Amino acid sequence: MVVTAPAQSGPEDLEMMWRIRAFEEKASELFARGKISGLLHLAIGQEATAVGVCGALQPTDRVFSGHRPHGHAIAKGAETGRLFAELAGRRTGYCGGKGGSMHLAAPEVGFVTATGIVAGNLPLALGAALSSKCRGESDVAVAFFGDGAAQTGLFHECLNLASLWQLPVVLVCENNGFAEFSPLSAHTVVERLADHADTYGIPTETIDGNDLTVVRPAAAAAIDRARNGGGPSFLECLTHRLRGHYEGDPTLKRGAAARDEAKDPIQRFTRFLHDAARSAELEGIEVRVRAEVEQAAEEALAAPWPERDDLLTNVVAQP
Ligand SMILES: Cc1ncc(C[n+]2csc(CCOP(=O)(O)OP(=O)(O)O)c2C)c(N)n1
Ligand SMILES: [Mg+2]
Repeated sequence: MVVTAPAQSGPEDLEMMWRIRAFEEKASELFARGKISGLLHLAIGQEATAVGVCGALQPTDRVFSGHRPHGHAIAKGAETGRLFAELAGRRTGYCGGKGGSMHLAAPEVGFVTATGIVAGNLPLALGAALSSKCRGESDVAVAFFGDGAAQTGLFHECLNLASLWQLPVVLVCENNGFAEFSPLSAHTVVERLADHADTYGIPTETIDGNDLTVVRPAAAAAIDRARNGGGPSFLECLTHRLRGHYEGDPTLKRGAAARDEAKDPIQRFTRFLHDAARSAELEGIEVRVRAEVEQAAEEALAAPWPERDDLLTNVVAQP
């Protein structure tokens, strides 16, 4: 049976964007209160790419993220409570508290892993796509990565092999114009990152990544192509993060002056739904989701820490 990805978006997608926003704002607060340790990178302002792409996937499709992974995991179906527990190092977290933010994994919902190695998720996604192809399965793999990742050697090797082997993979570049604190112009002369994919004969589109109504159909077309034997696609989503590179980022190079609230994907999609006369369906969404996320955080912080006996579990592969 051929599965077609949904190309439309509606109030349930607004709800998912609010869930991600509320989760990350709460995570920011918990980080400031010392409840979360390690580096925390938030994708506030970039929710439309996560929801646009993951909302067009099937449960068995596999997602691979990077150092800014929360939205991708939530949009793929991860529970906020187990995510908070993971960030806070609790036993009930998706990885028993050992993965934290950057090495988060929730394979039971098809969120295979995040990684702190920039571009390190690309070969992993290709591996999943190769496995799917060799087994004759119809699952699609997706890698989310940034404009900085597109300047690595791994990125080019992966574009080459994805095209050569016609793998069922969708490469989603979240181009927010910055790698850490360096603007795109400081790390490449290539203005359109999608041009790289052209070189390797991969179908590509550069789109407004902050407009869910644009991301969803573009993602659905790429996912359908991969699922139906059409090989890889490259989606360059132009986006804008509304926070610094990481929480507590003291440089302020990406501070208030550089923020453009008009690009906020939640505000934009809310306006779209109002214009489509769907206002009645939006009532209470934000309040309900924020309450749900508060409760999830509270329960996560009340969860037990790992035991001494947990120290060596899931650290090395068991025979
Ligand atoms: C292989 C590797 N090199 C360098 C770093 C340090 N580093 C962490 S995030 C980052 C910038 C990534 O930029 P981009 O891919 O655009 O992602 P964004 O932070 O904008 O989401 C760098 C260089 C790293 N984690 N891994
Ligand atoms: Mg970037």
